[in-house]
Amino acid sequence: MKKRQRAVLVALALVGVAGCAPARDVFGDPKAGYVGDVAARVAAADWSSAETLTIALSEFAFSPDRLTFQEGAPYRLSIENGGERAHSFVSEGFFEAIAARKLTTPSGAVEHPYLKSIAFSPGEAKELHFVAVKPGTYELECTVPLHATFGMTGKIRIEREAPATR
Ligand SMILES: [Cu+2]
Repeated sequence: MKKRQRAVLVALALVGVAGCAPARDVFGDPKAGYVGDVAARVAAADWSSAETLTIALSEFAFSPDRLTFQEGAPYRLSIENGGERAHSFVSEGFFEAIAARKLTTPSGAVEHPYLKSIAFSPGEAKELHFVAVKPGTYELECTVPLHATFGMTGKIRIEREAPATR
C-alpha cells in the first residue's frame, strides 16, 4: 500500500467508525462448533492455579500480538482497550477451542459465554476466564473496519499438553 493511500485509509478508520453506536459483545449458538461439556470442564479446573495474562488494544495493534496457552490449563485473560477508539477482540478459532467460565465486563459477568466477538469502548477492560481445550494456532483480529488492515491482528496458540515425565 502506498503511503498516501494508507494515510487516507487511516483517516477513514479514525473518523468513519467513531460515530457508530457502541459495539456489543456477540454470542454464538452453543451447538455450533464450540467445546462441549463446558460446565464440567470449568468445574474440573484448579482455578487457584490459574495464570493471569493481559493483552492491550490500541491504534492499531494487540500488545502482545502473540498469546500462548497450555492445553488443559485455566487462565484469566485481561483484555484492555488503552486506545482512543472502539476495538474488538475476535478469534473464532480460539473461541471454539476454549471452555469459557465467564466474561466479566463493567456491566456485569456473563457465565459460560459462547463468544463470537468481544467489543471494547475506549478505555474499557474485560476479563475472560477460560480453560484452554483444543491445541492449535488461531488468528486474532479486530473486526472494526480497516483495523486489521493496519496491523491489528495477532495469533493465539494452544500448546498440546506435554506427556507426563517421571
Ligand atoms: Cu481495532
